[in-house]
Formats: sequence, structure tokens, C-alpha cells
Amino acid sequence: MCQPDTGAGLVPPVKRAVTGLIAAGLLASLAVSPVQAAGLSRTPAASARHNPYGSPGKPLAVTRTVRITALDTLRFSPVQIQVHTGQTVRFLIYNSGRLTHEFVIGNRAEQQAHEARMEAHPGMKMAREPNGVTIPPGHTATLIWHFPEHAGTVEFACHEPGHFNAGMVGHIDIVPAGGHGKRRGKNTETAALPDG
Ligand SMILES: [Cu+2]
Repeated sequence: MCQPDTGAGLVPPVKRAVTGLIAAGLLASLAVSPVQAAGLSRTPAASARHNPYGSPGKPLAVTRTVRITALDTLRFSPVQIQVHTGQTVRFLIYNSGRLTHEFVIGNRAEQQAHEARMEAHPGMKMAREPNGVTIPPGHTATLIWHFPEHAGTVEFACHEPGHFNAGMVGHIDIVPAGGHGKRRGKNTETAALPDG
């Protein structure tokens, strides 16, 4: 159906006027209805086709391993890392706390959308989300991620209730592979592992 202005997904003019007055974060929440939620597990994959922040990587393509710790202080350590454009990274995320944490990769828009989904469905599991993992206390989870060919910044975040809003988010700077940082050994987490 290609009729203009009558699609089910369009916001009525009145509602549009109202939401225009509301903060962007709240708007994102409103955009996620229970009906839409049924198909939401496909959203990250669909986004990945446009590749704004990368896509799930293949184990054989991994050229670097990065260890990140999730803390009950609602922080990640390290909170900022740097990768190369087009690089495939194996993230090993250790949950050192007693709370469950998540590690979700995405740009700001994806993080906000994910937060809205989690608020709508508190018990939602990460298993069906290709861009994230849930890490039980004391466990280490693995996520292999292929970063896009263009430079930029993406985020990794935890969307357990309250954690994202408390600041459990880190940043990944994607820099050109030919730029500074030819010595991969500069990253201690890489130097300590055989992935090279
Ligand atoms: Cu958390």
C-alpha cells in the first residue's frame, strides 16, 4: 500500500503537535508501541544494512580482542576505546558485580530506542538482539562486532533498568585504519592476547 498520508505508522496532526513539545527522549518512548515491539528484534539488523554503527562480526575476521568490565557502580571500565574503520573486534565483557548487566553497541539513536524497548518490556532478553549481550554476575560474555568503514563514534551501554540513565555508557571512537595507531600493540588488551 503506497497511499500517502494514510499509513498506520503516521502520527495524527494533533498528536504530532503535542509530541513536538515533548523532549526527544520521551518522543522515542512514545514511538515504541506494543504492536511495533513484536517486530523490534529485527530493527538492529535492518539498521545494520545501512551500517551506521557496524554489524555482527565473524570469528575468523577478528583482528583484535578488547576486554571490558561491567561494574555495579553502573560504569564500564574502560569507558572509552578506539577501533579502526572496518575492524572486527571480539569484546570480552566481564561482569564483576552482583547485578546483571548488558553490553549493547549502537549509535545514540539505537541506544535511545533500545532503552525505550527495555522500559516497555522490562524482562526482555538480549538473546535476540544481534548488537548486544546480557552478562550474568560473575560471567564473561562475548560479542564480535564489525565496525563500519567510516569514522565516527558509537556507544556501548547497559539497559538494565535505570543503568543507562545512571550513565552506564561508554564510547568507541572509530578512526581511519591508516591514521595514528599503526602499532596495535599500543592497546595493552591486544598485546596480551594472541589475536594480533
Ligand atoms: Cu548495568
